[in-house]
Amino acid sequence: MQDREKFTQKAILVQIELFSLKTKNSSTNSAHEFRELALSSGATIFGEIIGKQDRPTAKLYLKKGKAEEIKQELIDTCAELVIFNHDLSPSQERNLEKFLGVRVLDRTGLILDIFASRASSHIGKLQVELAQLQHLSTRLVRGWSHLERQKGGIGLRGPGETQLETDRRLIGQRIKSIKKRLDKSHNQRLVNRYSRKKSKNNLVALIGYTNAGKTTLFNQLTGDTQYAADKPFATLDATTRKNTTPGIDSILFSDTVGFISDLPTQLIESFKATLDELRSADLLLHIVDISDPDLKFKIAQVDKLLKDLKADSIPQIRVNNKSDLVNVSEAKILTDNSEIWVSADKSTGIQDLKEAINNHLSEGIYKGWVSIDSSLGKLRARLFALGCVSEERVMGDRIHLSVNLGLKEMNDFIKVKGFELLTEDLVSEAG
Ligand SMILES: Nc1nc2c(ncn2[C@@H]2O[C@H](COP(=O)(O)OP(=O)(O)OP(=O)(O)O)[C@@H](O)[C@H]2O)c(=O)[nH]1
Ligand SMILES: [Mg+2]
Repeated sequence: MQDREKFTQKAILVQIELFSLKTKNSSTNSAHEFRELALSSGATIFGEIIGKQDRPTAKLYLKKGKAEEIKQELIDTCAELVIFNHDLSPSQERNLEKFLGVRVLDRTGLILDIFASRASSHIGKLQVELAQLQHLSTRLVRGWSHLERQKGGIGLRGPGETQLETDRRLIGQRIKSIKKRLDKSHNQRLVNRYSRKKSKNNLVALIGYTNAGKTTLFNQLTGDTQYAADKPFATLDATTRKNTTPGIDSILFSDTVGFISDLPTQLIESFKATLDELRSADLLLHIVDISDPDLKFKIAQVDKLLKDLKADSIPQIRVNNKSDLVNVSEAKILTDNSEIWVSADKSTGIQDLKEAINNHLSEGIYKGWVSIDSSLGKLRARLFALGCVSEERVMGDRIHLSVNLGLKEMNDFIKVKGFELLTEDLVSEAG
């Protein structure tokens, strides 16, 4: 950490709005999130360049005029690093560095850097190193020679090429050895999971966008004292603890790393072992910061990631956290009744949450097909909002849904006219 502070870098941030990518679901506040990420990495912000463009250009990502503007800003501020809130291709990154004469970091590089500074466990560090090496290996094309030449390194080319080959070989070896080590720890986790299943302990995983309050709530539920803080990615290592409610000792809670939009794929890959844990959970608590103006966007991002991780059919309880920051009765009108409201910070609503978890786990879960009348659009939307639908088939005027639904919720739905349970056979017959 101390080293990191020594290396505080004067940075210019660049964010380009792309018309071609604009959707109604896009984030309203991504500039703020980007700034937080940059500050978290230890950068000092010396300037911010924003722009609008139809689509990225192949060579520099930006139009030439914008690139000139950044160059001027670099001269005016003496900044030494440019950070983009976008993913750049290796060649765009190289071209930009050549054009600007300073280091350029893209969004993936930035997030990887923060992860690297936060990782504390041995496995966590290996996972981040693996992701970084994989990111780097695509970018190792004559490395830094263009910058070094500017600094006056004459005749770098020959040895530079040889160095490049050595670097590639070493990186390849290191990647292999880390993967081997991670596979070992993965096997250990499989054994742990097996013994948990055998002892019939339920695993409840807290998931959600970074900074939603997962760790604060985890500490409330387990009496633990994990580090929680108002910054992105305070938690990197998954922690699992028993709950503190007397009489119920069969529930384990797992705190997980926070999600973010456009989480680098290398990170998802390397954190597979940690995220596997999530996939084996019996119940997910999707923690949401209800005071966040970007709430909808972030919920959608988390749902998308769960889908990518094939964890979207695990039953979910939506937990609206930070309820102390909003007018709950007003906010409740807009949301589903099945959501739970808590303030992890002020310790309110925790009992309701514990009851909901308990009901969910003790009453069991219905796994199978249901059929609803196609006029029941609202009910269909509610099922989707619960995150329990894994497949949908339209059969004439009926909609068939494959669900993973708590029996408690099921008892409510079954009272609705037009809602029926189906068996697998009926569905294939109808299809
Ligand atoms: N006002 C208020 N603040 C809260 C509440 N819960 C958490 N916070 C604050 O929100 C910030 C983030 O909390 P964390 O528990 O670290 O969030 P997290 O989801 O674990 O974040 P990462 O581990 O970084 O993904 C901290 O500053 C907490 O004090 C709450 O109910 N009300
Ligand atoms: Mg946390």
